[in-house]
Amino acid sequence: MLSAGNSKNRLSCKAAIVWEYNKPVSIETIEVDPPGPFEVRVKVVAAGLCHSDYSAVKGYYSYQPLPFVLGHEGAGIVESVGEGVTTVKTGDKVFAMFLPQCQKCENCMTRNCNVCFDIERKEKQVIPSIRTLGYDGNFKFECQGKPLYHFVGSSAFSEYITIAENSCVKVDPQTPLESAVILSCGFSTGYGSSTNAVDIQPGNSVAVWGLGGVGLASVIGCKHKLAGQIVGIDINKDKEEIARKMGCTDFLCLGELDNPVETIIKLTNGGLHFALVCIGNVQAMEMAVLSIRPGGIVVIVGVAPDTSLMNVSPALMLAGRTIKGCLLGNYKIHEDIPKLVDMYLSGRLPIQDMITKTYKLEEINDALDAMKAGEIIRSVILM
Ligand code: COD
Ligand code: ZN
Repeated sequence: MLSAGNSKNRLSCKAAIVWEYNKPVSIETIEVDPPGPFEVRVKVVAAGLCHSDYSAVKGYYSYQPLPFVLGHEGAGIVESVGEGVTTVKTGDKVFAMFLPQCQKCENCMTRNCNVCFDIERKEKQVIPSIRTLGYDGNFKFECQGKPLYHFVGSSAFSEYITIAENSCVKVDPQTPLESAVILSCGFSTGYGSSTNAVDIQPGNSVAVWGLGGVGLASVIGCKHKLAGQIVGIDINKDKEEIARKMGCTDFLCLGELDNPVETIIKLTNGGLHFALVCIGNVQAMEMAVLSIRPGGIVVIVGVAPDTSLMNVSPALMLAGRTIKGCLLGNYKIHEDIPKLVDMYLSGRLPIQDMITKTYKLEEINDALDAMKAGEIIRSVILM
């Protein structure tokens, strides 16, 4: 039986709620439960807006029940901890991550894959490790007497959130959360796709489809790996300037090409070594498969709507081509995310250049519109 939780020690605060798909997000007062065993309540300081939030509002993720509190790229300060919590304490700076790491299951114990089985077994969903309830299986948020689901175990567009300890990562106390917050999803998702999920060698040719916050972070990773050719591909020709600034050696605007696959194959003298698809579009994924050379690798980063299928000839795989995917750049949150924060603190990641605009929580619908219009790389909601 799901309960709306413990009324003692609840906190009232503002949050962004999705009551119905395809409608404006609603800012309302909610009640946030105190943390139960192995849970943490976090005072959110900053929350980044990601394309996945837009997809969730549109109803593209069939595993996400209504109503829910939006947001999944969050940074804040621990307000209180539940029984059994050992890795964080009140006052710690933390990131709220959409992907947990239980550190006990087979995947958590190996380097191969970062998708934790803890949640996959509990909630049979298309994308594993996506939590829609508290760690104990109960609701943690309530509005007007109605319980609200989490969005991917985070729900960062709320002034307070109660989340699982295993998806809460402690970061350096010096971390400026207002900018570093994009390391809790978008930047790491992109940067890890090119630096951690695959082994790009100096001189290799790489293309990145979709030059949003995630794709541009992937481009930065390609540059750090000394890729020879970095081809940025987008449907928006205005992305060329930022693409080149971040490290693209070439830029292709899809609407301007009769045969993009042929163009890429010619440009790269026989096809790409790596194709990184940072948009949830099946045509882009199919194009990527056709654009790699024998031995080349396609990395799927974007999530296409649940019902979509890819149309790919298996014959292409016979010549050693690989299609793989990764969530959160294949990073293990507890080991790897603090290291990325350290890289940022030592000036090695240009996070600041990625944040185009900040908004208040009340302006969340404006932020979603600006993202859809391609006006921003990344926006951050400051609480
Ligand atoms: N081909 C090429 N470019 C395209 C296409 C297309 N068919 N359609 C849109 N674009 C471009 C847009 O013009 C824009 O420049 C860019 O793609 C998208 O940018 P944003 O800022 O809207 O998107 P991001 O970068 O925030 O998110 C991209 C994701 C792929 C991460 C997102 O779509 C997604 O699928 N997320 C789920 C996967 C995941 O790992 N989730 C957790 C992290 S979000
Ligand atoms: Zn995201």
